[in-house]
Amino acid sequence: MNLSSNLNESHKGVLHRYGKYLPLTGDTPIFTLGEGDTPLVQSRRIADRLNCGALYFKLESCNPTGSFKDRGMVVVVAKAIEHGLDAVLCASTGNTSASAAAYAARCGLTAYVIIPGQNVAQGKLAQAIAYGAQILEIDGNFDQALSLAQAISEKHPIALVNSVNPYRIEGQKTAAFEIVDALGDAPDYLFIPVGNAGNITAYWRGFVEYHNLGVATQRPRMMGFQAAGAAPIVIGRPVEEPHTVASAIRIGNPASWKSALAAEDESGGAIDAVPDDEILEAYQLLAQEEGIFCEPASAITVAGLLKMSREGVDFSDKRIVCIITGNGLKDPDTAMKIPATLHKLPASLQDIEAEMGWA
Ligand code: AN7
Repeated sequence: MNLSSNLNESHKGVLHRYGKYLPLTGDTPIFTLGEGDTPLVQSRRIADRLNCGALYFKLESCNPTGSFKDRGMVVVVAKAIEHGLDAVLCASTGNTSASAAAYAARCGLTAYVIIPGQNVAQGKLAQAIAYGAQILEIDGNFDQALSLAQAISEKHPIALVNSVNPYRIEGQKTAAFEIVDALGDAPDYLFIPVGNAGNITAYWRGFVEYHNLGVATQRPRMMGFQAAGAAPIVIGRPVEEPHTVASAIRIGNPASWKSALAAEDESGGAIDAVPDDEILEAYQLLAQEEGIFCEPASAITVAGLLKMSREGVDFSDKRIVCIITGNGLKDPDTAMKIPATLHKLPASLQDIEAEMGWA
């Protein structure tokens, strides 16, 4: 199989585009499913509620499997192949499993995914099934699934592709590079959801690297948000039974806890919590005022931003980026709970016109 063959395609992917910043060797296969190079879209209406310099959304939901995980997955799978492994393993609240399953399928590897029973959004489970992953559903939560995955990977020749694997962080830092490349400098604030805390770690590394290289003149304040029912970093201790509508970040004992705190401290940022009702309000605002349909975990960034604005933080003259980590289609059940006006009508021109006010 020639893994490099799609280098001729217009979308070159993370390995090709950012290879010089990644731990690649001459033996690392270069391939892509089209990850990275995601849009940075300026807010049209939510910004008006804030009095800020400029607000942007980084649409990581536009990655090939619909979440930011693909940036790290392409690197970790390439390294697994380089190291001669033929299977990958992860624990997941859904997006990591979808991404692992896709990249494994692309490269002819087997993907084993351990998921917490009942708590993976439908669309994500559908992806793992469609890509042909071996799905191991446990009667337990994400934190238990991750411990089990770690134990298995220590005993058997299989690549653990959770963000405890440093290659994941390396790949995901490229999103910070893209933001600097697009804006011409780092923003003043970066708003990001925090679950297992790999992504906040990755963005911070990316911003620090670009700053050290002189590509950016500043580094953003890192503003991380957890759901109130799953906020171990905010309360300072693990949460035994985390709960939140944002199932992606239903995590009680984040693996990258320390590096998340380092990102918070070194950047002069904060890690805070917002309740589910504010997450869902932001989720609808993003869809209905900006045309951005994301999953609840991603909407937490806007919920956090609105909360800080209400609390009186002055964002005037500040450039803000919110990371939209995952696509709304992954979690149709949450969308279907939004009160909607569904007009049930006979298939008749007259009735439809009357309903539309053109009687
Ligand atoms: C949409 O897929 O942990 O803080 O197993 O899917 O790096 O964990 C997903 C996490 C934010 C949090 N937004 O990122 C998994 C998983 C979305 C996510 C996060 C996740 P981290």
